[in-house]
Amino acid sequence: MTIETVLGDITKQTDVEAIVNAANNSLLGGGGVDGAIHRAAGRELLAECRTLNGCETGEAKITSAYKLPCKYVIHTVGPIYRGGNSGEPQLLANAYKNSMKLALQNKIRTIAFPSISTGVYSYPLEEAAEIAVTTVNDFYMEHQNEFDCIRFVLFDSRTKQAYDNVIDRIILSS
Ligand code: AR6
Repeated sequence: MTIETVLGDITKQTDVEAIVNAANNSLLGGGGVDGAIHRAAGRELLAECRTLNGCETGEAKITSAYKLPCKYVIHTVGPIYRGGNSGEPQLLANAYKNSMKLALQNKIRTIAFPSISTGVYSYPLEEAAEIAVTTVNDFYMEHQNEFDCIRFVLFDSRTKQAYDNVIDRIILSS
């Protein structure tokens, strides 16, 4: 088992069962990674998303992946950063935790996450990376036999560096 980081496009991951989408409350698509996932999956993904009645911030819902190379898309909604005193850290942690829970319930052993909330939603990168890595690692520690690979797929080198720094500090030193 590894928690790993790669620089790249999450829609191009060919060896994971599920990818996580950083969606919005409507689940009806948008820009950023959400737009890329909907474009790559095709219109059937939007049709399935229309049946889900949206998603609360911090919650997660699962669909098929259609034309994507993986099997499932787990849609979660991170918080919009409004200064940090509006429950953002807990909501961001919930987005990761509830995505992991859905993976577990669906017997998904390999999952790829983007950097939730650090794009359009403006969450400060270093703080978001800390929450992402610690939340995913804590969940993994409680369910070690049920996962084979948890991957963060990061779109630019600054983001990858921030996640690598936390992994080096928290996981490798423990
Ligand atoms: N693969 C991996 N990461 C990506 C990709 C990709 N193909 N494309 C962008 N990223 P964002 P958010 C990175 O804005 O902040 C949407 O409109 C991006 O560089 O996609 O949670 C939704 O509909 C950044 O590091 O998500 C919501 O309205 C990270 O993914 C809103 O944006 C997250 O950026 C959600 O905002």
